Amino acid sequence: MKKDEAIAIIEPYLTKPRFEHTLRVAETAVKLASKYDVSVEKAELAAIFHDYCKYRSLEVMARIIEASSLPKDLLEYHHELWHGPVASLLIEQEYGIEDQDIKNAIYYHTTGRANMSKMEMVVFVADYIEPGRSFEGLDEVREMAEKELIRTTWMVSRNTIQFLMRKKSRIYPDTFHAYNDLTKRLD
Ligand code: DGI
Ligand code: FE
Ligand code: FE
Ligand code: FE
Repeated sequence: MKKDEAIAIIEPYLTKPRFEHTLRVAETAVKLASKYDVSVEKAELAAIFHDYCKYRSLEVMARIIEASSLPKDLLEYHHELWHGPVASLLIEQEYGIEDQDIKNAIYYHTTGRANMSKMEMVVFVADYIEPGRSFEGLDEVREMAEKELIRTTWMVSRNTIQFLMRKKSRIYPDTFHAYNDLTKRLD
């Protein structure tokens, strides 16, 4: 699928700020993909679709999780964790996107997981550092993104867990698995 076709598909499903976030994630993912030597076209398509299901109704997403092969334990955690897995399923069903690199980057963009591919890291990091974001400690992450992909992904994972723990949020196992595995992969 071409970039412009993908953008036209997602736009009606998103608010204007979320659509603009998505375009910035795509631009950021393109830069990271070329720097870290993964397919620029795939990273861009994954980024364009990453928040495709962000505003689907919770009832519909819950039904999709129940009726599909997606892990049922997602339903015991915050619904914010549902939109990536549901999007990775729907883009295949609706648009025939079967590419596993693209589907995994979308699936895991919120939590990460153990053994993340470079493509998964590119989208995960791009979502966090796109120019419209302003998290505490973001400058440090943006600087690292110029140098080391694994260390950058580790920083995003660490910051996200710190943020969630401060809020007393429940943390999905993949979120911890990402952090532990990335810690092991730091040199
Ligand atoms: O969709 P976006 O806002 O662009 O970003 P996202 O999908 O990466 O993350 C959405 C939110 O999910 C973000 O505030 C961090 C949060 N999150 C990540 N891992 C977990 C989590 N929330 C909970 N409750 N548990 C997690 O494990
Ligand atoms: Fe998201
Ligand atoms: Fe994210
Ligand atoms: Fe996003």
